[in-house]
Amino acid sequence: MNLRIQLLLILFFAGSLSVYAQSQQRPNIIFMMADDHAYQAISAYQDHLIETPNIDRLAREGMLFTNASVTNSICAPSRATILTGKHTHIHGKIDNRFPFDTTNVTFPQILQEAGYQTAMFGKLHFGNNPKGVDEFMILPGQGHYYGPDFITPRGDTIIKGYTTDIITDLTIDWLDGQRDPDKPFMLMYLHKAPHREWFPPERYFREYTQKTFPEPANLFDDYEGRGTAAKTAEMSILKDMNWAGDSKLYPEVVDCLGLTEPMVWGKRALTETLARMTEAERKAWDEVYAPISINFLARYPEMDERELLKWRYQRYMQDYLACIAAVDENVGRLLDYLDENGLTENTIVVYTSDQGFYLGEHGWFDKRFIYEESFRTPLLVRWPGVVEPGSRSTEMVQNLDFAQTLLEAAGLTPPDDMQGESLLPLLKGEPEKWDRDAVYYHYYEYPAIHMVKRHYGIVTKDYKLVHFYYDIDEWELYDRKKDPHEMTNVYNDPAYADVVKELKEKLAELRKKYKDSEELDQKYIELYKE
Ligand code: SGN
Ligand code: CA
Repeated sequence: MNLRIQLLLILFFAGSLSVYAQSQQRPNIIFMMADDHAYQAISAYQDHLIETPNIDRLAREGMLFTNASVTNSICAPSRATILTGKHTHIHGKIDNRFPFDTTNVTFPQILQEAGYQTAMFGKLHFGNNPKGVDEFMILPGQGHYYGPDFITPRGDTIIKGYTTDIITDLTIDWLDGQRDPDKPFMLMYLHKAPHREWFPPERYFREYTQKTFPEPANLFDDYEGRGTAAKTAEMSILKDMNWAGDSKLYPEVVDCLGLTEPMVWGKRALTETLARMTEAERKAWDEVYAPISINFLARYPEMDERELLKWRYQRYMQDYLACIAAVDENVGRLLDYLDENGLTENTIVVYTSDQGFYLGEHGWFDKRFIYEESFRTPLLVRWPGVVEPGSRSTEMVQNLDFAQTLLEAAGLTPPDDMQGESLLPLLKGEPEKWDRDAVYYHYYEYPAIHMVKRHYGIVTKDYKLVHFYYDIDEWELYDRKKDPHEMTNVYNDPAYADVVKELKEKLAELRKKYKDSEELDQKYIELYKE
């Protein structure tokens, strides 16, 4: 063999060896996220509403975070925070309306540049296409539950079937057919479910419409002891849900009873989804939901407000939880695929939601508030060989931390201007290396649907201090240990004067640290008026 050929051979083997070594060392990443999935509806957190055996598997084989939260409890801003590792006021996606500023650098872009194969399937909700992914098939806007449209790099397409199943099919097909075994991959698996208006697939609506669920203790909350914001929000299950769109009454029944939809699109939300169903899907739907409507028609005249709220809560839970049953089943399919294809050991799996959700607490649905159930978000991480199976962390982590965590897990140094903290010390079982004792929150989308006023605040393990501003100027303080359901604002209680003083100072420090300010609050008020 002449010298040149020898040299070429050496270079060739060295090259393929290093690619092999890299793909062995660098973990694959599957980032699973559902839309509006409340931690109360994951049995690893609480099992009084639903069993989610597949998501729970991640808790058994990985780490469950009991104190994970978002920086702004609404879809698109939360997703922008996850992708950029920055607070809302820095990445600029303050609400669901403005398109995402694509000059922001996202963690998938960095992973792609570093040699990861990247893909995204499901709901993004940005008003533009994702950067930094080799392949994507995303739902336009909020997307549809049945027969959904997809945006792809090759143009738009409609796929028959049920969204949660389809998003999983696309994901598994990509792993099966397009994955490059010489590269590590980062896959974003993003469910639309269980977002409003909660349309489950037949196999689960048949089962869940037969169930009765326990009510939260504060379902009949009258908001006494709290400020204006809780009293004026429009997210009451009793008053602000649509009869057709949300409670799934047939429009004829809504009209016959003289009920009005709080939202003009209430009836359309139902009829448009039904119109996307195949004949068989529609037949199954009618078999189950027509009797519910007929039953309600007969009962309604006798029902007082209390009974109506109870009925609407059950209807809500039946559909919402049935959507989650399908998400859990599909998570199981994907985990099985990893097992069967030898991918489990070298893949980090994250399960989370874009925020929490009210499941009747305070009489509410929806999110937006810094109050507990929407502020907290589920977070489970499995990483064989690194994360101790069955471990738990009670530290105050946020969706702000995901980008840095995943970049560091891939062996990369995150950019300096990302604002979170890598969760690696926690994942590795070294909580002594973690020193955060407070997190910052800021919500903007007001005035808008659900009328949750603009607010920012600081949350520690013990307290939550909130400032509502714009058309009011009110402060609230909650004692998280003594009052976990946040029923009493103790801001004006003299016993808490020192706590208020100390937290206000800390809040000012956090605003400074994260580069938020009154000027920015004002800028985003002006921008929003345009
Ligand atoms: C829709 C929903 C709202 C929800 C927003 C934002 N109404 O407008 O209830 O708060 O989306 O949700 S609906 O009747 O159209 O379903 S988010 O998850 O995208 O932030
Ligand atoms: Ca959401």
